[in-house]
Amino acid sequence: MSKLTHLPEWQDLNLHFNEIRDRHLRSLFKDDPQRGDKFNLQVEDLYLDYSKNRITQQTLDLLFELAKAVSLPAKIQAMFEGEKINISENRPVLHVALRNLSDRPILVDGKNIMNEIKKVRSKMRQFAGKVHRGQVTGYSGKTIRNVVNIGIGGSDLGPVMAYEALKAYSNRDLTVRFISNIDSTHFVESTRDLNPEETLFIVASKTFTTQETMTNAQTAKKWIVNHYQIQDTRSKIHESKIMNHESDPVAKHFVALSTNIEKVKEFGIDPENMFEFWDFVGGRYSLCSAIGLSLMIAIGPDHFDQMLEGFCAIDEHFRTASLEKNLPVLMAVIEIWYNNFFEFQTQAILPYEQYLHRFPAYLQQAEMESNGKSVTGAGVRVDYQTGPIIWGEPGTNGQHAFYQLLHQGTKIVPADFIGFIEPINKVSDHHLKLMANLFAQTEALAFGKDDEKPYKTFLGNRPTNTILLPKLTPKTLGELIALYEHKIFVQGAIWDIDSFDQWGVELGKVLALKILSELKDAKSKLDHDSSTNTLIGKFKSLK
Ligand code: G6Q
Repeated sequence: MSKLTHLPEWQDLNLHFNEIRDRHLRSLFKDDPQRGDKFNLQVEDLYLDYSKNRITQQTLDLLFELAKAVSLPAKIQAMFEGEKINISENRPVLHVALRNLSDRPILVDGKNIMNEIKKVRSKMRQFAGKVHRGQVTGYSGKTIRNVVNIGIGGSDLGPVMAYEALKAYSNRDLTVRFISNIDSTHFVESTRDLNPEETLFIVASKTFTTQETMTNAQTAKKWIVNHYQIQDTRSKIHESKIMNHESDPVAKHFVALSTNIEKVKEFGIDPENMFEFWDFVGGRYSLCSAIGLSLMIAIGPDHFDQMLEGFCAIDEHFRTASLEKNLPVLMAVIEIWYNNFFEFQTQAILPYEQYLHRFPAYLQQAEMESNGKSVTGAGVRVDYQTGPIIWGEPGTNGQHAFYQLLHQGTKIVPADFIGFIEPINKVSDHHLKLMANLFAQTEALAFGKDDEKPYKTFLGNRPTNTILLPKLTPKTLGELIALYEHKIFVQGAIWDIDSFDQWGVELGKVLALKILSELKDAKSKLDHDSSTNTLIGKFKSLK
């Protein structure tokens, strides 16, 4: 048994759970008709209505007691002060430094890292600004109009999600694409209609060793170099240039975002064209680092800065607000209530904003890679639930698909509904209809509907949060992401797990390398289990 479930605060929550587990939201609202006016919190642009949760004030009080018992305030401070809270990798966790717009120094090994961060940001601003304005040319002198980010996981999901979210703020003369999958289809489909002479590849990889990214980057290099070789053979002009490193097309068509300067050089990218970040920035928390370059190019440096302001505002709130008035803490403890006491398994993220269509996938990585752990920081196996399964789709599409299960299935899925007061595209009454659907769904989920026919009965008592924001802008997007990042932090802190490592992805990588060499060698001897051996054998005999 590990410590958490032995805490008296945990036991109190257990007792309380037994008392209120069957309370219906109908009765909670009947007993306190003003509940909707009370159980809400406005922080910066984020308004959270948490009244449709299966909680009372006492539940919250007990959850905050638990947060105090695990020294949450000290843990928050430790992150902001650069302590090595990523235990298994012995690193500080300082994505908050990337958007620290105050004069507050942040020290790592006695050095103020803010200077380096500002230096890279200003290099990014300069370069991204030029590409954004169409002032950068490729090897043949043609203007760069296509920007292709090659990266995966944390080096992809953040930039894609934010680019999609902020498309309305982007320079529409640029074509921005993201290649992540090692499946060649992703490369081929993303480049088939692009002119190599107008294309800039951004190779985004913290380690610069990731198999998918390096394979795609090598393919991109061939795509560029082959194009110029064919051109040169045809025109007989640059003949000597191609092999000459100084005027290598790679230098004009590739930049790198990485922590690994040696590997970047080895690939053939001039360190001048590398935008650095650091080990204290985890992949899935790296959007505000150099990894955001493709986004910055698309939306321009000023919009990028506005996004950082949004992040910074919520960071400051998280760092300084009391637990009871702290939005990420509040959302985290409510989710812990469901995850650990009701033992609900999943959590849905339902943005009523088409531009946020990749937001659930982004949070899926952020939460599941961070909190999908089962040992504590001290290496003890936990005897309680940790991170839930995160999933979702934008509304209203989901309503015509999986909401059936949310309303009438046997599983209860707590859900976050995210909506905006003002739409980006004002077209007749679309937005009113969109928001009417959002409000209707949360009402129906909470209160259900009686009917004499069982199949028309909605039991209700399905909990939801509703997050309302004024409008989707770079700033509000920053606030929203920071809210979830810190919610994840709080949960990891309470569960006493390392939210900042990701050893779970390692084993598959190692095995894939071994199998790759077996696939390439016709005579390889297979020493896997009988299922894997047969599958590999079948593939080899049929391909
Ligand atoms: C994120 C993870 C993981 C990582 C990718 C790409 O937190 O660490 O998703 O971002 O594996 O890694 P590289 O950036 O090193 O290529």
